Amino acid sequence: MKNRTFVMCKPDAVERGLVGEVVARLERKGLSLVAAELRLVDEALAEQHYAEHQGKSFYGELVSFVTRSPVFAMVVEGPDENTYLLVRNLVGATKVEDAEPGSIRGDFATVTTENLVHASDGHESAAREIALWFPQLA
Ligand code: 3AN
Repeated sequence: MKNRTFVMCKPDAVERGLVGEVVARLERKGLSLVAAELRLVDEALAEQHYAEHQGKSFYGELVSFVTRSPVFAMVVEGPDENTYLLVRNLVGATKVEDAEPGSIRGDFATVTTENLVHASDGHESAAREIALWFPQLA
């Protein structure tokens, strides 16, 4: 379903008590949670989730970061196929120095690895990530 996307509060967001803030921003926008789970990620899942980054300089750091404490994984639903873009705009740019104030990363993140939230970057990645994290929905 192209009106659904995968969103995850990463360990830093859970540790800092920002899950409510993230969910509130999604809901205030008018998006709904379809599924959500607080979950400790093992290395196998982290490697599958970040497969596209294998071999990059920050890959090892990324896997150890996302496995260090629980994440809050969600499937978010919106009105149409632009839903993933609405979420990406709420989250803000990947590089923290580019993330605009008003976005989640712009308001709360100071380093790019620990940038609080993951959100699917297209329809294919949303379908792949929903199937990986919530196979019962796929
Ligand atoms: P996004 O999370 O905005 O979709 P991706 O998928 O390019 O960005 O990167 C996944 C994650 O990898 C980022 N959220 C960030 O934690 C980390 N990352 C990406 N690029 C860098 C980088 N240049 N240096 C350090 N970490 C990075």
